[in-house]
Amino acid sequence: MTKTISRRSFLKITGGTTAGLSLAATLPDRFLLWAEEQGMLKATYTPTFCEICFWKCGVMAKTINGRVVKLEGNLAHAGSRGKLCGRGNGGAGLLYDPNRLKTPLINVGARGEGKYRKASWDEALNVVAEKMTKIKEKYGPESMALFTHGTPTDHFLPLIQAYGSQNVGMPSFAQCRGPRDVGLELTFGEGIGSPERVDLANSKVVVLLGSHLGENMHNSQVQDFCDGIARGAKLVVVDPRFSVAAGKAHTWLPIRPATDLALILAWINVIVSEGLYDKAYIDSYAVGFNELAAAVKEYTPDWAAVETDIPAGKIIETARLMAKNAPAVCVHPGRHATWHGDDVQRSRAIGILAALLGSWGREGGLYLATTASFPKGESKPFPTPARDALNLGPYPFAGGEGVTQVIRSATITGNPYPIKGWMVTGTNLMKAVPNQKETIEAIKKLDLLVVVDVMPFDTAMMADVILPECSYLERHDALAVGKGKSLTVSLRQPVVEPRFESKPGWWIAKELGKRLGLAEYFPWNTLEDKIKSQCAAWGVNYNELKQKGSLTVPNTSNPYITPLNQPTFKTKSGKIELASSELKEKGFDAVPRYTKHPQPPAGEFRLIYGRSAVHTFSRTTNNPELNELYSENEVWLNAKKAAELGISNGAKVRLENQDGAVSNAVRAKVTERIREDCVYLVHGFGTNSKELSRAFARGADDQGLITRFAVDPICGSTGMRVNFVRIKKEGLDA
Ligand SMILES: Nc1nc2c(c(=O)[nH]1)N[C@H]1C(S)=C(S)[C@@H](COP(=O)(O)OP(=O)(O)OC[C@H]3O[C@@H](n4cnc5c(=O)[nH]c(N)nc54)[C@H](O)[C@@H]3O)O[C@H]1N2
Ligand SMILES: Nc1nc2c(c(=O)[nH]1)N[C@H]1C(S)=C(S)[C@@H](COP(=O)(O)OP(=O)(O)OC[C@H]3O[C@@H](n4cnc5c(=O)[nH]c(N)nc54)[C@H](O)[C@@H]3O)O[C@H]1N2
Ligand code: SF4
Ligand SMILES: [Mo]
Repeated sequence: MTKTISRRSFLKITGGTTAGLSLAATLPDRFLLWAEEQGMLKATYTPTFCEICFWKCGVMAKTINGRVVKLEGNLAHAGSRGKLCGRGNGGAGLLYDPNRLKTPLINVGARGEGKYRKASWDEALNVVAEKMTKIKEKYGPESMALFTHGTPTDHFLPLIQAYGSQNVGMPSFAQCRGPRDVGLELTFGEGIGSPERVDLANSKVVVLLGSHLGENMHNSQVQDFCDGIARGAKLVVVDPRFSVAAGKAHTWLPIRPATDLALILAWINVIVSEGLYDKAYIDSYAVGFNELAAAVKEYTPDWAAVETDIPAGKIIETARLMAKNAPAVCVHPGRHATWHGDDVQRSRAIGILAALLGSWGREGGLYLATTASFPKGESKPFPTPARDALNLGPYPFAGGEGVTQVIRSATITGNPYPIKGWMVTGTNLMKAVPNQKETIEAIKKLDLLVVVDVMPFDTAMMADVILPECSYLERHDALAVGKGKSLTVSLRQPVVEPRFESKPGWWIAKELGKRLGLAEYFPWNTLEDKIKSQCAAWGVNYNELKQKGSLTVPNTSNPYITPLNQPTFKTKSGKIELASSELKEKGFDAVPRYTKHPQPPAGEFRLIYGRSAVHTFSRTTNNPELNELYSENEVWLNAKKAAELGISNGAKVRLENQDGAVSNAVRAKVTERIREDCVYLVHGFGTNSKELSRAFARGADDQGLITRFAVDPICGSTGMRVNFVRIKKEGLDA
């Protein structure tokens, strides 16, 4: 039976409604809205874009009397199309969070003790600049590292590069997309970008491996997914947990965790051995077919059934379903791909499957990016560091975004040269990077830890100096350029003035630059001036952009392959590499080969984790509006296992991992919706920061239990689903 579901009901299920005012709206908001309804006050709308996650949706911010009363989606913006997800709707909760960082703070206790005194901007910036200058003089500029995520990167990356360091680590690479991007680059010569070029609205079959769309709430992607299902796409969901997406699936394959590569290789085996692949496509565009065919011979459905715990018949049936509907098949390459340490190869296997189905560059598969682009501007070149950057580690295919834990290790060992200063902007390293003990150990070795943040989260509370950035609703940021089927440009501009003494990131970077003798790298007065000149150079009408928030350059290229629109592949061979020449050259398997990962011993469970539709990592856990919707995570535990352990639904438990790390007490969610061999937590909860009145110690911190991680030898990313936990009962049910 074909199940269909409307977009509206889907968004409702996922908590991603565009419902107007949240429950947490304050009395003044209600009064202002009432007064507006009565015609006593007038509302204004300011377009900008969201920073609650990195989909960067266009927002229309409604203000009355200088107060933001509602955030709506901007119809002109491709990522939101007039709708925001639940998190984006709750963005004003960040703006008005009473726990926000209000002034610069200087540590007066031991590092990590959390004792601060207020400081003026001038004093705080001078302290940071003096310490950075000392580090440069004593150890060289490469001894200062930047960890960064999100729009602050646009300001602080040029600052650190101008200062003379290339040591940059972004969790968006080594803890997130890294292996996916590298795997696809090795196969097709390019990745699928962000927003991902998945043509879900037009797919006949959608296959999700992990990717828990609906809980992973990337706005227009979920809209496309809903449209695809509403139009009758068949959905196959591979997940050890009955996710929200699994609830809409035609086939749910509750896979044994850490065995996805076996399933994908078996799918490839069926498609190759039954001759179901797109021969014309493979002949035209791919190399290495014979090598692939020989290598996957051993990966039969019967073999994979033992590994994956999915019946061979189901593997064959789903492989044929994909082949029958090809090329309009989207096997989603995922986004958070750092699972078990062989993640580049898993991503490559997904790419190879997509190639066999002929779905790269085809309607309903993975579409081609627009060829339109804006001209690159000229800027003053950065100095060349005297010593090689460490941030890519020994990994031959690590990306320019850097491998966070490599910088951390160098900080601990002092090898091959000391790292003495960390600047941290827009990332909560304690929650984002595995093995917190190592992060703390590294921080202890520093001469300077400076954190630029909006909220006093865990990492900020360890800083020597905290610099309070204003929220995204109070500032300009760099123009956001999107490359999907069309080229788009969006503006972030202040909706209201910065609250307290907080300042925009661009101002903080420029002021630090001035104090470090780097003023010439910031040759403009305000970021708005810079944006205006950029718009002029790009042929974008700034006034129109300011008024509409987002502009789309008329599309000149076709997102699909046609006889006249042939794809190019920037691989070594200029073709899709089913067997990778570059991997072979570096001593890795040219065709992905299955390696068995350890499974939890009796009495233990694999710890897996994911998203809540109404939270983003740790950053929203204290947001009054979102905290009200979901204030702490629960641990999902299989009902049969719970009965064996005598744990009832809602009972408080603690998780203890193989290294003796113990979680906060957390409620058990006893459910049939998860396999017996794993337990599941929503990521980001259980902060240690006492400054966060709503989030402090609420729920369990998955990262605290991820003391072990498996590094991918190809790109250096950290597989984090390799920890096993025991469940311990906590006192009486609360
Ligand atoms: N609401 C919300 N949405 C977000 C974010 C957010 O913080 N909040 N963050 C965004 C970001 S940056 C990212 S990277 C993405 C991440 O979101 P995804 O890319 O979708 O993350 P995954 O790790 O693929 O998915 C987690 C799912 O994997 C399942 N899983 C665990 N182990 C296995 C396994 O061995 N095999 C299989 N097949 N499944 C397994 C879990 O049960 C869970 O359902 O979400 C994005 N969207
Ligand atoms: N265990 C585990 N680890 C993970 C993941 C997981 O699911 N489980 N997910 C991984 C993934 S996919 C990713 S992308 C990373 C995400 O890693 P991070 O981006 O580090 O995620 P957050 O924990 O939300 O920390 C964000 C920090 O930035 C601050 N912040 C928010 N907005 C602003 C702003 O406008 N300006 C400034 N200056 N600061 C701001 C927040 O207050 C918070 O301190 O984590 C990765 N690590
Ligand atoms: S998906 Fe949601 S949180 Fe992310 S940018 Fe869009 S509205 Fe904001
Ligand atoms: Mo991510």
